[in-house]
Amino acid sequence: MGTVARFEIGFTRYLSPEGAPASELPDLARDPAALLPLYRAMVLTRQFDLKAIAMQRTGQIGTFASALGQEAVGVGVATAMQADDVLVPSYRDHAAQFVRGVTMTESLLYWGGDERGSAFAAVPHDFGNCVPIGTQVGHAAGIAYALKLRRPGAVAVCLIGDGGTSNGGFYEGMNMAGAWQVPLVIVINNNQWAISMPRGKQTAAATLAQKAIAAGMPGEQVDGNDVIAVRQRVGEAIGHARAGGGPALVEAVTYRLGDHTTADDASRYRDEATVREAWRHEPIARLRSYLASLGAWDAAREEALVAECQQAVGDAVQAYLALPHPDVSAMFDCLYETLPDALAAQLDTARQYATQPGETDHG
Ligand SMILES: Cc1ncc(C[n+]2csc(CCOP(=O)(O)OP(=O)(O)O)c2C)c(N)n1
Ligand SMILES: [Mg+2]
Repeated sequence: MGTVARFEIGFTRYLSPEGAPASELPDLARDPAALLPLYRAMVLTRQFDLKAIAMQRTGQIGTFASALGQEAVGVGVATAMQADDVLVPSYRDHAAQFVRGVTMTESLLYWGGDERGSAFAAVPHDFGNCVPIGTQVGHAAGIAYALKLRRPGAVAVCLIGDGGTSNGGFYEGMNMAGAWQVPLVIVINNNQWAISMPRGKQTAAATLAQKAIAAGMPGEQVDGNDVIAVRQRVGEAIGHARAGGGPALVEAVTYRLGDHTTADDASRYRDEATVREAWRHEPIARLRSYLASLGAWDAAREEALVAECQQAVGDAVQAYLALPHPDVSAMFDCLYETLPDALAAQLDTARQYATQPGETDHG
């Protein structure tokens, strides 16, 4: 039998888990001034996560999907984008959203069930959190097609989980992007879990990156706990797409250190030793060690940064808690031009039980 196609999947890591150079470093890695904003963005996300979980536990938001351990994926991706690019996120992508300019108050509103949390003042062209697994890839392919026609030079960037790549929407969207050669970069956040389903049971494919090959686009893996690798390789893919080179896929390999959401208890389906081992690879300590080795970080700066981030999170929480409730009709507003009778009846019922406009009890 002859061979009609061959492919290889590359893997990029610049920093070892201990924060030491693991391969020849790109310019970005030699410039502490360029790395510090990435570090800050990861620390801010972790502080936000801690607070958001506490708020869910005390009834101040409805549910929450933490990005604990995956901060480098969102920060690496979003810092590789330009302002007029379009982010098409999943529901665990606040690390990327905060870099884009989504506020922590908006994120809390979203998780508090308030539609205003999806109207991003600073980036109205970015899409809201996508909860149906995989549908965002088709949206992103269409958005990228529109950008190609109307706003050449802009790129759509779509985030999806490992589990999402088992869904039909992922394959369909990716296929369209390949066929149309649109400026789309798909980043798989492979955190090893789809709720309680481990990566090994989701697919027999050796990598998730190789799924790109069937759609006619390049696919590669990066160490998703190495923010420099994510930023660098996603940046390359975005630059290529921006120049008219077509779509690409990057699989960022990381680990979900937290529960799936606040409605989950991961200790019921995974063992502590694996999670302990995964903590050795987490992205924040890795970059911190590297920055310290450059003489660009120390305990005093760490303490000051954490305090500054806690203050920013606290301010966002206060702004969230102080915001008067919208009218109860808000949850029906974005569905139909004219409400069908059945929903109009639901709205009437909802009005009977609603807190009044202007009340601020988030409890
Ligand atoms: C179409 C669809 N099917 C099922 C679900 C229920 N569901 C919510 S999260 C999830 C797992 C997703 O895992 P992954 O894509 O790896 O993302 P992660 O939660 O790990 O970020 C599933 C199956 C859903 N939201 N949408
Ligand atoms: Mg996952």
